Order: sequence, then C-alpha cells, then structure tokens
Amino acid sequence: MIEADRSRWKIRDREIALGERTLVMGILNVTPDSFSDGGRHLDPDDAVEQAKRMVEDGADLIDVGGESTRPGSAPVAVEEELRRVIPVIERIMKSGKACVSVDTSKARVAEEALAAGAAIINDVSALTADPRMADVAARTGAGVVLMHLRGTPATMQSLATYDDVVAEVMAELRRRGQAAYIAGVLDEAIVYDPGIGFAKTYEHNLEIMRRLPEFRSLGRPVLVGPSRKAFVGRALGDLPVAERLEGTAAAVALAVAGGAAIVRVHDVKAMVRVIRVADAITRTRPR
Ligand code: HH2
Repeated sequence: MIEADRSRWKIRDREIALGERTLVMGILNVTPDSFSDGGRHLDPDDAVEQAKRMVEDGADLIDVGGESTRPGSAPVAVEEELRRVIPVIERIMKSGKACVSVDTSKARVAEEALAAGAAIINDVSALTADPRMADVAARTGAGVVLMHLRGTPATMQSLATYDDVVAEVMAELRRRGQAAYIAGVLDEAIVYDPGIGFAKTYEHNLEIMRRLPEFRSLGRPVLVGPSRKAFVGRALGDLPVAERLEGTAAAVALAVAGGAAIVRVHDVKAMVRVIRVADAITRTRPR
C-alpha cells in the first residue's frame, strides 16, 4: 500500500492539490460508439444533465470526449468532433463550476474546448497524434494528461509486445514528458497515465495495476482509467460491459492503494464511495 505523492497540478489559472484524497474524473462520452456509454449522451441536454449529476455525485473533473478510442474504433473528422463536444462544454461551464477536461488528440478540438472553458487536455496519444498539440498545451497553460499508447486505436493491439511492460511504458511516458517539456509545457501541468487497455494484453493490464506504485518514479502524479474495461470483464469470465461495476470497484480500490492521484470512471456515485473508503484506509496518517 502506498500513498499518492502530494503535489500540485497546474491547470491554467488554477492549482489543484493532488494526493490528499483521490480525485475522481467522471467520463462523459458524447459519441455514438464508445465502448460502454456510446449513444447515451448524444443530445447536449442529456449530456449536460449527466455532467451535473456526476458533479453532485462527487466528481472533481468531467472528461468530455467526442471520439471513441476503443480498439478498432473509426477516426472522427475534426468538424464532427467539434460539433459533438463544444456545445456540451459551453453549457457545462454555464451551468456551474465544474472543472472540464477534453479527451481529444486533435489540437483544434483542444483549442476550442479551452476557449469554451475547459482546463485540461486529456490526450491518449500523449501529444503525438497532432504536431500542434504540444504548442496548444504550452501556450494555454492547460493541465495535460499524457497517456501511454502505441500506434493508434486501429493498430494498438498488434503492438502489445513488451519484455517488461511497466519499465517500457514508464520509459515511453518519460520520453513523452520530456518532449512536452521541451515544447514549453510546465512539468507541474503534467499528469501521467499508463493507458489501461491501450496496446496492452489482459496480462499487461493486470501487471500494470499490480505494479502501479512503480509509476511514482516518473515524478508526477498518476491517473488510471480501469473503468468497465475488458480486463475487468475477462477476470470475471468475460462479463459484458453492463456487469463490470463490482470488478471496476476492485480495480479502483487497488488503484488508490497503488498510489493513483486521479481515477477516471463512468459510475461516479458508486466509485466515489469506493474511493472514500479506500482513501480512509490508505491516506489517513497515524497520529
Ligand atoms: N480510456 C479511454 C478513453 N480515454 N483517457 C485516459 N487518460 N485514460 C484512459 O484510460 C482512457 C482515456 C477509453 O474509455 P472510454 O472513454 O470509456 O471509451 P471510448 O474510448 O470507447 O470512448
């Protein structure tokens, strides 16, 4: 059991304390094809309601995504991604004080999302898919989630070969962090994510979850996204997405015990409860 590093996350004009308690990033996919909530929030009214519900249920961040990244998913044109996410972010910002991240690998989508009030770029390609993305991150001072991925959602599963998955994922993330730093992104703006399910086999995902404490040697806080993913279903004898709540809870609790600073989840109300208990056990210091 390991405590998350206490640290500050610089996101535009704000700083968020990390490590005192685990932060919850609620997932809001405004896509027709996301692997678990695709098609559920296509109407902006529904999406904004869902965002409000997640904030009421204890989400610290709302992660708005307009392009599915599940294995084999089809890429989305920039205009379509903008059409999906921008009105939703604008309305979330008007409706309250939620802190929004945009789940995108496209610089133009990130730019417009930040102009609409988002504060964080959550880029599953770790700023590699779009040559302008690092510049957008540096110029705006946005918080940045650098997630590990190899290839693209179309090719990633064929690239899941590692001698030591944790050492190689960390080395690749470290290089991405250095590239971001050279492009002008502040170190304090960066959070790392091992990319559960992205260019990883079932065994790789389990090993990363088991060895999560090693990721603290990256020197910045870690975000983990195990929610409803295939490895959870597989550990339970191939349970479908709709039946992965308890398995997700196990992964989330162990992520907290493994020192994650932020957990990205679909089922905010249930996972906030899981996290509060896990936090009480792991983050309370003896007097
Ligand atoms: N997982 C997904 C998407 N974005 N971002 C980060 N930082 N970490 C993750 O693990 C992660 C992510 C995939 O999950 P989901 O958004 O539910 O599905 P889809 O990509 O099909 O929209």
